[in-house]
Amino acid sequence: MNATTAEAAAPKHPPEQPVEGLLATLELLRINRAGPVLHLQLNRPAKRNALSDAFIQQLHTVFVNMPEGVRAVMLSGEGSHFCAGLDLSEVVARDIDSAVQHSRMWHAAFDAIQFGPVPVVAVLHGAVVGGGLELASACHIRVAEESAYFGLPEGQRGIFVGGGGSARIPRLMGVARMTDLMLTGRVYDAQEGLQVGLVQYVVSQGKGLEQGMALAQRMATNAQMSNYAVMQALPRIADQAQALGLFTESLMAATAQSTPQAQERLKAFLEGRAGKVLKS
Ligand code: 1HE
Repeated sequence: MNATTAEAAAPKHPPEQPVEGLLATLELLRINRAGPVLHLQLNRPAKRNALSDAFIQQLHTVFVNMPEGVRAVMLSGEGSHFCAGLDLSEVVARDIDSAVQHSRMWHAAFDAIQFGPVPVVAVLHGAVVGGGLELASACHIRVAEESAYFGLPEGQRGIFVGGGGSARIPRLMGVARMTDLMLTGRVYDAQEGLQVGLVQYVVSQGKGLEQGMALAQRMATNAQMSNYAVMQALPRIADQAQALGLFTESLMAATAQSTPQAQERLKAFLEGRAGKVLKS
C-alpha cells in the first residue's frame, strides 16, 4: 500500500480523557488527552467552526499553556466540517486599525502553533476553507478524510487572507496554485489536496482520527530535540540562503546529537535494542 494513503493499524494508544484546569474552561474547544497526545477539537459545529476572535484567542491560550508531558497534538473539528474560516459576522463593523490588529492576532496564535512546543497533526474533513485552510497550514502534518475540500473564498467575499495564509500556503502548494484558488474560486478535493502537497495523507471517511492519533502517538515517541529541530530549524533553513542554511543545519545537528536522549538511542541501535527502518 502507498504510504500516503495507508491507514493506521488498530490503535494501541491510551484512551482519551478530558483535561482539567485552565484548558477545560475554553468552551469553544473540546480537549482530551491520550497519554502524551492532546486532542484539540474545534467545537462550534452550529457555525461550522467559524473562527471568531474568542476562538482564535482560545487556540492561542492552549499553545502557550501546553500541559506538562504533552509531546504532540491532534487538531480536529466537531460536526460536518473542519472549519468554515473567519467568522464573517465579526468582520462587518471593523475599521482599518482594528483590521490590522485582528490579522496580527491570528498571526500570533498560528505562530504559536507552528513554532510551538510540540508537533501538531490536523485531521481534516468537509470544508477546510479560508481561515480554516490557514489554520491547517500552520500545523505540521495534515490528514484528510475523503470528504475534505479546500478553498480560499476570500476573493468572493471581497477580502484577502489575513491569518498567515499568503506566507504558509504557497510554501505547501506554490504561489500559482494559491493564485488560481483565490482568483477563480476553484476548490480542491482531498485527492487533489494530496497531489498538490496540501495534505500528506488521505484516508477513507471516518478514519481520520484513528490515523491522526496513530501519527501523533508516533511523533510523541521521538526525541524531543529532534522534534524541536524539525519544527523550528527546518522551516527557517528553507527560508535561508543555502550557505546560511547549511551553517544553521550544522549547529542544529550538533545540538541534537549531543543530547542524552540521542546518545541513548544511538547506543540502543548499535547494541541491537532499537527498531530497524523497514518497508511497511
Ligand atoms: C458562518 C460561517 C462563517 C458558516 N462565518 N458564520 N469563509 C467562507 O466564506 C465560508 C462560508 N461558509 C460556507 O460556505 C458554508 O457555511 C459551509 C460550506 C462551510 C457549510 O455549509 P453548510 O450548508 O453545512 O452550513 P450553513 O447553513 O451555510 O451554515 C450554518 C451556520 O453557520 C449558518 O448560521 P445560521 O445562524 O444561519 O445557522 C452560517 O451563517 C454559519 N456560518 N460559515 C460566520 N465563515 C484571517 S482572514 C480569513 C479569511 C477567511 O476565512 S474568508 C472565508 C470565510
